[in-house]
Amino acid sequence: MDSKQSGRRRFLKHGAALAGMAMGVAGSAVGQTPESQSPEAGAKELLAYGKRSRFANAVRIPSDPAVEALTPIHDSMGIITPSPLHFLVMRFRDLPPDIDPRQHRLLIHGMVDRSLIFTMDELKRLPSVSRIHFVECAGNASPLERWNMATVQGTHGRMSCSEWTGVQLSLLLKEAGVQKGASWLVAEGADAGKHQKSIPLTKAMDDVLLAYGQNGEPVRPEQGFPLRLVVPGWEGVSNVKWLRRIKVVDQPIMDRLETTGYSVLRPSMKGKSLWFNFEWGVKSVITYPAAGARLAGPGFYEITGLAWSGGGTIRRVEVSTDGGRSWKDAQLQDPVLRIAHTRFRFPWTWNGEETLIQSRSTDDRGEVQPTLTAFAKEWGVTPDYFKTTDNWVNHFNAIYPWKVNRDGSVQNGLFS
Ligand SMILES: Nc1nc2c(c(=O)[nH]1)N[C@H]1C(S)=C(S)[C@@H](COP(=O)(O)O)O[C@H]1N2
Ligand SMILES: [Mo]
Repeated sequence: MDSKQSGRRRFLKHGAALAGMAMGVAGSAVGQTPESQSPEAGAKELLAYGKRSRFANAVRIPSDPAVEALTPIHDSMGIITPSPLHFLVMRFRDLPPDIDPRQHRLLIHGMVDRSLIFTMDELKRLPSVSRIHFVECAGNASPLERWNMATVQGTHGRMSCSEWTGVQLSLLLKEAGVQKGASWLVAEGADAGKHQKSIPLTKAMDDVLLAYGQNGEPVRPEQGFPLRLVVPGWEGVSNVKWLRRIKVVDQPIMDRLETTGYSVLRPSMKGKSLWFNFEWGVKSVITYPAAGARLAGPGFYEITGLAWSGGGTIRRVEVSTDGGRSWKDAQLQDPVLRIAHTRFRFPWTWNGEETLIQSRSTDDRGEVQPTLTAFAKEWGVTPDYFKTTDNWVNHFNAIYPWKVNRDGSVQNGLFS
């Protein structure tokens, strides 16, 4: 048994214990109060911090083989992901560290005039901002995720969108005084494996946040409590959780993670690889009806989904319900925010025949979500390449059709 496996088992065991606890609590809601908790205590708890209806049942699902959990985006409404359903990636396959915020420190050092150490209280005294941004793993919707192509949660569940509150990194870097010649920083987390990531200073000074708030309350332990980096629009791995150290440097660290897992090797690049490919392109997906859903029969359905861009604001979403022959504009739901999920809606009457439904987004830079054929062309391959390759396919943002069958079942229309 390797250490990865034992870590995963530990995690799952813990997960089962949590599930058991949750059942006990739900039981009390129907009057089967466990011995350990009086009805008064139950009521007090409910008044102090509410819980969802026992009939509401959207859950994250684990993904294999990493310790990851995927957001049930087929159940999503609006643009904010409920914090308990935010997807999560534990690169070191362990439980989130249990950090006492009173003990936690953030160190900023390296090529700065003054090294700084902040407590959480000190960080919270600084001017703050709240911003709505998505976080999306580089592998979200990757055709390599062959283990679960049957549901939209499996294909697109590695993304979530939250309101993040915290301090702008630029503020702290100015306070520390970045020295001449510095061009990168390395951010490090307090998890067992000390996840670290190089980030160019230009991005750090632009819009990177040190977030301690998520959707109006402290960042969840799974999301990096008490402090995480939010690097808007960039692949998830940059958003270092349990942030404890920022070192200002003059070159990226080039650790194994950066030079292998997240670099891009495309056949068209003839043996060379692209190391610094951070920003997500323009993307969208229909979340209902999507793979895994079943339509009750012909008639009216509201097609709805999410659109987003790693470098801009969504301007337009078009929907096709006839296999891509014709496209019509979907309605965008306010608010439409920069580097955030944007909800779109499209009324549709299904005639009961087999068809493909799909969405295509455009951002304010005029970037249009590519077809699979266009995406493949960019890679210098044929679309079939993605069905068989074992090479990393990160930043997959091609238009993703769902196939509606005559029996109402909906399945993956791109890879199955
Ligand atoms: N410290 C730390 N930060 C981390 C990770 C990690 O394992 N440890 N995983 C990264 C990856 S690969 C992704 S996709 C995002 C996911 O953020 P989430 O778990 O809050 O959804 O966190 C990133 N930050
Ligand atoms: Mo990731």
